[in-house]
Amino acid sequence: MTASPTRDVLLTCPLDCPDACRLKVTVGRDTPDGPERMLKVTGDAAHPVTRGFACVKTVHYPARANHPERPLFPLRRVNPKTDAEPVWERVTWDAALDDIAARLRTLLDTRGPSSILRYTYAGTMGLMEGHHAHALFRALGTPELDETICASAGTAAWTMGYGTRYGVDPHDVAHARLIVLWGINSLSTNSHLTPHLTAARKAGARIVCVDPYRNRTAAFADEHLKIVPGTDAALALGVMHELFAHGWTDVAYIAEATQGVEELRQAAAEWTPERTASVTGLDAETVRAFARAIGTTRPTYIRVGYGMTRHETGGTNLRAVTLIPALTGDWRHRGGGCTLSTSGAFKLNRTRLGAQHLLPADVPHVNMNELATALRPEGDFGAAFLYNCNPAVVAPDSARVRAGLQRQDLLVVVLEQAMTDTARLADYVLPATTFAEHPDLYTSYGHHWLGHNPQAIDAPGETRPNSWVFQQLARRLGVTDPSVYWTVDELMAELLNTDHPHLHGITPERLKAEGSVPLTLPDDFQPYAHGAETPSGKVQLSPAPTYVPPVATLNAEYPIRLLTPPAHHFLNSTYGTLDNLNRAEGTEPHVMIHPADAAAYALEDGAHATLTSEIGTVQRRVRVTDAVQPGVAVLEGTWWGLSAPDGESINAITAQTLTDLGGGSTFHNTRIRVEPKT
Ligand SMILES: Nc1nc2c(c(=O)[nH]1)N[C@H]1C(S)=C(S)[C@@H](COP(=O)(O)OP(=O)(O)OC[C@H]3O[C@@H](n4cnc5c(=O)[nH]c(N)nc54)[C@H](O)[C@@H]3O)O[C@H]1N2
Ligand SMILES: Nc1nc2c(c(=O)[nH]1)N[C@H]1C(S)=C(S)[C@@H](COP(=O)(O)OP(=O)(O)OC[C@H]3O[C@@H](n4cnc5c(=O)[nH]c(N)nc54)[C@H](O)[C@@H]3O)O[C@H]1N2
Ligand code: SF4
Ligand SMILES: [Mo]
Repeated sequence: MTASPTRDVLLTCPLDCPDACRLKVTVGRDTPDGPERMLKVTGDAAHPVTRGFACVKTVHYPARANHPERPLFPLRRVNPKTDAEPVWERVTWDAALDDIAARLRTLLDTRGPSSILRYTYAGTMGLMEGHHAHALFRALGTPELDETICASAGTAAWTMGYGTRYGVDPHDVAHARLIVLWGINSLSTNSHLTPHLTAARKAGARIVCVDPYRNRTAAFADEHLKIVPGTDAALALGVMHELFAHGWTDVAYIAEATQGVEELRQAAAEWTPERTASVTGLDAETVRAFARAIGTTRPTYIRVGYGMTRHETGGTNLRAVTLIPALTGDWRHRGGGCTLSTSGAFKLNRTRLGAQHLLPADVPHVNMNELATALRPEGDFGAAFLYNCNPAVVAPDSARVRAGLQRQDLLVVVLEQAMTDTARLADYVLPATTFAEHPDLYTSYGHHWLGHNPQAIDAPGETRPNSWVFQQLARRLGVTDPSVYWTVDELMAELLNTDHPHLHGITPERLKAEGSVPLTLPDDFQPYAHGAETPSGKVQLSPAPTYVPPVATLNAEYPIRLLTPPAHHFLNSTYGTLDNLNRAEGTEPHVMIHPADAAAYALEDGAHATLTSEIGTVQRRVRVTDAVQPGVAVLEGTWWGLSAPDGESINAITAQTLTDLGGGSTFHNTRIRVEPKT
């Protein structure tokens, strides 16, 4: 029971999702003089992107914020990290911070800053509690973490072709007459695009989905091209073959805005529909019809996700697909073109964000996909500080990540909102605030609105913002650079201190007063209509992308390719603590297997099976379904190990293999065998 009255506050969702929704958060008290807590979350009806709905996950955020197992006080582990069940003692902030600072000081003095690992990702997308939180570590000169687990292959690929990552404004999508959802399960992972897809469809648009399995988006689309994983470059080149062969290219656009077309024409020449079909698993007529639709429909809009990048050649695959609109000239048509991310439009003054200006030139780098290697016993690190992430679940080769975190000689500090698999391996768990409990600023990678959140409610228990924790440690470690101690207001003043036209008229006062403000973009924002932000000023078609088959080909020992894409009711592993969302996904993780594979490997629907890769083994329950194709298995969601039958994350069988561009992750590239559990 809550004692009235409640009140509503408007806050931007902090989660790693392109939609960056404007949420209506209802807060209230249980007793008249008790603390306020989060009661309900819906979407802001007045916000043009959010349109009044929050997703099926974040409507349950209050249960997460008020979860009985949420850490509310600093905790110190008192039993060995190798014991399955952690035993904690509550300590004061001063005791925890004094001890951690002293141990970091000893490491700095004896082994230098390269013995301290900062590990972090996008648990919050806040510019303060996410990006700027790294300032302490940059001031100390600890190894720079290359944030490669998600978007780096895509970013590198896009940058080669176009420079800055601009996308099509979601409101323009309704103008498109052909929409290709290519390697993105947008109905689950970008759900606020759906109203625009529906509007376009009502106006006559066809929607095609290119994906190796029938996910929600494929079921929603008018046509599903069930492509063999990792072969998108072949399909894109096959499309280009037809564009050139039939004169469906926009010659004027190519001449004005691109460089390298002859090279691309030559590369595409060998990709006849027949050859394309033999690689992609589609039939030649389908390839022809798909190319014809793209070639003859203006505007065509292609929405790519990161799915196709999570393969060995993922960067090139994405680059090939994203160059298609440079041949059709769709960039000149409202609603046409392609979106990977809209983030490049946020032209903030980022020079001192996260104290990047303090980065020593010779600082060592750690690729975050290689955490398992970084934490090996003979490695460099004596301490690991983890925040905004759950690598014991989400990082490749996660069983080795766990083993590394369990090392008794490694100080592990986890700053968290939930008692995750990673937190359970910590020496110290420090309790963090949620987005309603600290102020912050947010950009978006799916639209063009900038957000400011005030602190809406008091922090429960002794939870603290990341920034507070790092500033406390900075003081104890004698760090003096002022940027490490900035408040959100100071950070906001810095970020908005720019003359860039996209931020024209957006002052700190306005952003605070309005909460969510659109970038100052022209009404018909068409960033690549005349060229791109590459060194040449043109869309760079050269070097022409090529299709390269995976090194890790399927064979008799590992005959199945495993994909592990996001689940509809999860946001990475952030909601792993909520039983109702786990139930909505089937209570435990299931691996989808095609009936032909089930017959070949004696697998029964509903039975447990052993999945073995070159990296490790997990047990999972089988779901036999023709949603997948023969030779491909899909397991949706990065479930907490705690929710899996064997206690292991699915990443116990994914490898640290990096992509061809950007050093990215290859989560959809795992070759496995599946056997009945004996
Ligand atoms: N509900 C929900 N939403 C989320 C998330 C979540 O966990 N759950 N996570 C958020 C985050 S961090 C991210 S990065 C985004 C990711 O969102 P998406 O980009 O949609 O997710 P991906 O993992 O990239 O997978 C998308 C699709 O790519 C397909 N795919 C795999 N390999 C290939 C291939 O070789 N070719 C093609 N064409 N398709 C392929 C997969 O089968 C999958 O259906 O979603 C965000 N939104
Ligand atoms: N097999 C497989 N693995 C994957 C993927 C996949 O598709 N398949 N997807 C990959 C992708 S795209 C991504 S982006 C990564 C995501 O991996 P992560 O970025 O690690 O995301 P989450 O698993 O959601 O964990 C985020 C954690 O941050 C915490 N957190 C949130 N806000 C705050 C805060 O303000 N302060 C602090 N201290 N903590 C906070 C949350 O409680 C949560 O536990 O996973 C990757 N792993
Ligand atoms: S997770 Fe994404 S769709 Fe859900 S409320 Fe947050 S921003 Fe919106
Ligand atoms: Mo991601």
